[in-house]
Amino acid sequence: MTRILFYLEDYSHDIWRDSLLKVAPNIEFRSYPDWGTPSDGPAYAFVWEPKPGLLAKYPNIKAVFSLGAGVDHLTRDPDLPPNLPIIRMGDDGLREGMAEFVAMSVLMHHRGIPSMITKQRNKDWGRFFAPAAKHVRVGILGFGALGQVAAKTLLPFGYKVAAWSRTEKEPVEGITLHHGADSLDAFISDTDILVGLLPSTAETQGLLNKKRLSLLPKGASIVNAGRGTLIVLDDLKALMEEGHIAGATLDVFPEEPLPRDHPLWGLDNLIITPHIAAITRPDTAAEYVMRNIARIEQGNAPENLLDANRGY
Ligand code: NDP
Ligand code: OXD
Repeated sequence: MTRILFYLEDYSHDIWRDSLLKVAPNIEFRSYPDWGTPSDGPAYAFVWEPKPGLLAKYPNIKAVFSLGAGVDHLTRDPDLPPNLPIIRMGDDGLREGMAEFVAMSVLMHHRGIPSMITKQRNKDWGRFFAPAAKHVRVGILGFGALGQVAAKTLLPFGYKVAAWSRTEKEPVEGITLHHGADSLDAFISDTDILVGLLPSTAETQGLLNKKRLSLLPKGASIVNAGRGTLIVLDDLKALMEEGHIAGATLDVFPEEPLPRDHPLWGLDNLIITPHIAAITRPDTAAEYVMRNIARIEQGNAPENLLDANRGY
């Protein structure tokens, strides 16, 4: 019998149990802390932000399913068993949610909504006439599962869409593709609305520092829904205060929740969302997990297996 060890703090596990049992009625669902003992036999873990050291205590775990596409919540555990396979979430719910969030955010920055929210507080009627979408360059950092769907969602509005990835991609109609560290500065210089959809890795941490953010044309905006480690927040704040960067939407932060005394809370033209850009949906995720357990049991590689060398 397939045994799933589930871990998620602060939220009910019932919907997860029900969704998994709906797809696979014969599994044994064990909700933390009722994980039993390693001698109970082989199990799969399905977790979000497990306590450091927890997974190492269960050598019976064959593979770990991350409740999210990001795996930094697992890899930062110093006791994570080195050869434990980790499978990143890749359900349709995440892609749909991120497409909505990016479309909403790009439209808001294009139409100057963050600055209107600031003006509204001051009862300021100052009008802003946005350029046509076909004159707005949207640059997406990351052209993986989420970057691709976000880019395609923006095309019908008429935006000039470009994307940047680590490796070269097959051409996609309507999207200008760039890759590699050497092309990053030119990519940023040609972008009016920069969207971060990168994982947190040694290469991406602090990538958007003062030097790179200053390459954006004056009046540009930033949306970050990948990981908060991408942006040096003090640099972003300084460039927004001096008016070089017109606005930003940040869904992710190096420390979450963003501390209550963090100066970003009071910054004009900044929209803060509490890491909700795309949420894994129990129904689609349950199908994804069970499909991939079947693949593993048949001796096949699961989808979205973490490549520890790349870090994503
Ligand atoms: P993917 O692995 O499918 O895509 C990652 C993309 O980033 C790829 O295009 C990859 O390039 C690119 N990339 C990684 N490292 C570099 C680098 N050094 N230089 C240039 N490009 C790089 O991941 P997803 O699209 O599924 O998810 C992206 C991230 O979004 C997740 O890791 C997670 O952190 C975050 N996320 C945030 C959510 C939220 O609610 N805010 C929800 C879900 C995910 P290449 O294609 O060449 O490999
Ligand atoms: C994820 C997230 O990684 O929600 O899926 O951040």
